[in-house]
Amino acid sequence: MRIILDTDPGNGVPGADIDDALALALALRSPEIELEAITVVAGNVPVDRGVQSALETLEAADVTDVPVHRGAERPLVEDPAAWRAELDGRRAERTAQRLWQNLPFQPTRLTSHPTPAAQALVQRVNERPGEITVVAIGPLTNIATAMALDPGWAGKLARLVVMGGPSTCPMCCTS
Ligand SMILES: [Ca+2]
Repeated sequence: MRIILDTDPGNGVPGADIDDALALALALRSPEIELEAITVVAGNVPVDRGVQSALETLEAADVTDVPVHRGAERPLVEDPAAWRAELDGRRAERTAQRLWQNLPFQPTRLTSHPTPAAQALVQRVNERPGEITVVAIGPLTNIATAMALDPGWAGKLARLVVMGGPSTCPMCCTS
């Protein structure tokens, strides 16, 4: 199964959720999954930190051939300031700081792909119409942008699988 994982990983960040990194690690180690690409969106952490988290997970898994594409840094419409402050504020919580103090940290040597996430989503699906499943486990801004770039894009997917739901902050937290 060919998959693109659209994600907002926060592994490596004190107080951030790690579920996306677990999903990525599972995909990397599942023989039935061919991970075509990772597209990153702002959510649990700012998008640049999410890109680093994805790259760090790939490096830890000794995988160097899966491209990571930087995506949307904010929602299309909503002002993210309030939930950005809430999520980023978790880093300063005493428990998170205590748990993370003195942990060794090595920055990744891997780098992201220059093609932006939404363009990558459109290009890869158009190269293999009907073959790629997109698994979206972050805010859906990259998906919405891909649909805006190519109105027929969704119809060329094998499937679109979304992990989402209601939340106190509608763009993140539960996805
Ligand atoms: Ca997520």
